[in-house]
Amino acid sequence: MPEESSSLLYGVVFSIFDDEGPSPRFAWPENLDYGWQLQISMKTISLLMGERTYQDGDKFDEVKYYGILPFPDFGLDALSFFFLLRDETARGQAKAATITLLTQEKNKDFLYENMPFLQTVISNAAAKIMGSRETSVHNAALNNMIAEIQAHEKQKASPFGAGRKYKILFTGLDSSGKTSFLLGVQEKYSKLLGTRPTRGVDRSVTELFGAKLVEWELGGQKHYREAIQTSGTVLYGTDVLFFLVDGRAINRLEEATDFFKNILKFLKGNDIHVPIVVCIHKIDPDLREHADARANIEKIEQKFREITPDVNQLKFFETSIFDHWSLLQAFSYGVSRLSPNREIAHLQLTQLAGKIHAEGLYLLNEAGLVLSDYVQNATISEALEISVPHLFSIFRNFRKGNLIQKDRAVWKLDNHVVILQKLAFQKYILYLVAQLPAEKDISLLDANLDDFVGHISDIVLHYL
Ligand SMILES: Nc1nc2c(ncn2[C@@H]2O[C@H](COP(=O)(O)OP(=O)(O)O)[C@@H](O)[C@H]2O)c(=O)[nH]1
Ligand SMILES: [Mg+2]
Repeated sequence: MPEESSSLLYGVVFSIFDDEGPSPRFAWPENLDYGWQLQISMKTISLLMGERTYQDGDKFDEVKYYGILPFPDFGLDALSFFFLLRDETARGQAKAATITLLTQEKNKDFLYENMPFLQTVISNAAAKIMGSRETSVHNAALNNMIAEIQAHEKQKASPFGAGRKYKILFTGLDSSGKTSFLLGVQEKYSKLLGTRPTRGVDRSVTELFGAKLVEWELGGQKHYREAIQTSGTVLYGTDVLFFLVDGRAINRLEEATDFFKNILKFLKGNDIHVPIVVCIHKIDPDLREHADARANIEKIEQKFREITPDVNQLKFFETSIFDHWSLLQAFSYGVSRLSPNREIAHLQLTQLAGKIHAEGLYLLNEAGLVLSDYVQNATISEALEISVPHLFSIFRNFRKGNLIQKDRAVWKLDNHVVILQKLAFQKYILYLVAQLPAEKDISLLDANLDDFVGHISDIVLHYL
């Protein structure tokens, strides 16, 4: 019986059929029983190779098989990948090889449930192994595969746990403005000037409000389909996908939609469901109303709708790094999609609204991100959506300059009042914006505020 393991991945064996027959070349963990390693090598290679010999050296790229094999004697189950390594000195000019993932029998669902992911990471590792004769390259590819599986497993194990990090993926063609968008959202204006377009397959990761922001592009390649197949694993575990399209580079629209189409295909093929935010980017404030710009935006939206089977999955924003709030609005929308507590927060806001007669309520985090909202109707929504970020900005700037001391600001608009109230939850700060029909309703807010904070503190502490 295998020893108890906290990981669903129990072991990995890489084997090559050499002069001595099937022999293990890499095993993880290192202390994996050598007798088991030998048997796993033999069984995987002989079963998957069958009676065939591979004489035709030219076709060896096509020989790729997966199999799920039981090892009841060891209490293990295996997912094994069989492939050929080019070797001019060998019979048939190729050597048979297998990569085998092991799991304890009781955990074998892990293999089935994660099949597309596991197959992708295994074939990536195999591709690296096929490209080199160096043992060190082989070992690095396998260790990297193990790390990817463990990271994936961790994400799956605690989808909504406190330690869970959301993954927000930013993609789009090179030069579509991903890096600038991310820096803008993070208010790193000073860095904007030094920004250079990223080239080649690129991944960079930053963190914001506890969420992982990943930038991913394939740098102007012409074959997005193939490229996505090998590096599309970055899409796994994505909670929200931002796709940036340069609103001015209409000559690259075709290429952008091609990339997008292939992403959709990968998502569908791997059963990944994520909300998608399409940012029509570089629509700077001075251009926004130009007829040319409007026509381009129209065309872009139409193109994206055409190729997306479920248009409800899409949401469009016009963004520009010269309009900070346009970035925050798009970003906030994406973030608000991904919290498991979004609905609870909305429910709490709705209940509070009933008690204090609020026409609209917004809950913002310290950076001005809208975490949740309640609005009575579309007109109020439209007005607040645009004003809330500005009110927040006014409040914050006055506070920064020590011009105001209170945790509250009140704006009076005819009979309506809009209140911005700072709320403290242990180490977190949030802001509540409330639009009330009359000034006298402020006392209702005061009477209910402590209760509200009490109700939502739990979900706030686990929000992002
Ligand atoms: N006019 C304008 N230019 C932008 C905007 N966002 C990015 N850019 C420029 O577009 C180029 C590519 O931006 P970058 O962020 O490196 O794109 P990435 O390759 O997708 O990461 C840079 O020269 C940016 O200064 C925008 O909103 N408006
Ligand atoms: Mg970049």
